[in-house]
Amino acid sequence: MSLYEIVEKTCLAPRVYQWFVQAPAIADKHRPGQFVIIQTTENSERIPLTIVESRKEQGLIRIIFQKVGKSTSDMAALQPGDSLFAVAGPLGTPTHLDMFGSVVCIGGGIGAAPLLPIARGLKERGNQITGILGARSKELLILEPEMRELSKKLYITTDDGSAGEKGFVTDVLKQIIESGQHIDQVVTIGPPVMMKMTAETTRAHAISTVASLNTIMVDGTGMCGGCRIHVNDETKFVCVDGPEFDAHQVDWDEMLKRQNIYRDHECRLFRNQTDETL
Ligand SMILES: Cc1cc2nc3c(=O)[nH]c(=O)nc-3n(C[C@@H](O)[C@H](O)[C@H](O)COP(=O)(O)OP(=O)(O)OC[C@H]3O[C@@H](n4cnc5c(N)ncnc54)[C@H](O)[C@@H]3O)c2cc1C
Ligand code: FES
Repeated sequence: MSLYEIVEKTCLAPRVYQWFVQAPAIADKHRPGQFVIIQTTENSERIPLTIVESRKEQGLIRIIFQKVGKSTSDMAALQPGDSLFAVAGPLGTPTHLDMFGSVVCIGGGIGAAPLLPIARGLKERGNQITGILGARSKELLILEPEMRELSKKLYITTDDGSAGEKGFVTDVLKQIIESGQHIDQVVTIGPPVMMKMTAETTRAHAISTVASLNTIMVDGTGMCGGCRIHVNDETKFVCVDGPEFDAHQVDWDEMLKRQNIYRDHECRLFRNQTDETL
């Protein structure tokens, strides 16, 4: 088996793929909350992806990714036996895992993938987990069985009502807060707008809230400035200072604006390669 070989590939949902990749040094060092930067070929873009799990004995890391643009489409075309050009990591500051008490873990869309290792780490520290998973529709829900196993109670929401409750993850969060359930900490991972709405919901109740940010990254080492954000009016780099931050302190509007800088360019690249649209 060669280094960075894809040893297993599964399709978890439309456009969502899971890989197990041979990367023993990374599997050995990985802690929850960390990510890798993947290059499929020498000239490929560098794509940051969360390490969902590491299997140290087999030297494998588990990656889950959504096909959203040119690079992730190139990745989706790879098959078991193919090898990646480079996998750098583990990168980022590991999650602060502690005994908080009652923690609500919220995953929106593909955000369930980075949420899983954090929820698992929190559960191992003795926290009581309430899970909320949201997706646009039933077939886009991922990792429900694993999150159910970790959670005292798991809520599901879909935008179209095809599974669980019809609506947003924040609707369920509001219901939980209004029911009087004590919450010590909220962890939210998903589309930036979802994380922003979660932060607005918990701010009013002074519930400590952590978000894991999915900014654009290039080098992953704090040198290029690609992942720059503002937290409590201070400049931070998501790749080295994060990816997790106090959700009440993040300048969400700036982050949302920066996320869309390359959208037209990405759409053009994607259209040149396939008939699909983003
Ligand atoms: C730390 C981190 C690591 C990441 N790692 C990976 C990775 O390993 N692989 C990968 O492919 N991507 C990764 N991402 C990217 C990912 O989360 C993207 O933001 C994702 O592409 C958006 O998901 P979606 O299109 O499925 O969301 P959507 O399907 O558009 O939305 C999902 C859910 O979000 C909620 N929501 C949407 N809008 C609102 C609103 N206005 N108010 C309240 N709730 C709302 C709803 O509940 C909805 O069901 C990562 C993100 C983070 C934060
Ligand atoms: S990715 Fe370059 S500074 Fe963070």
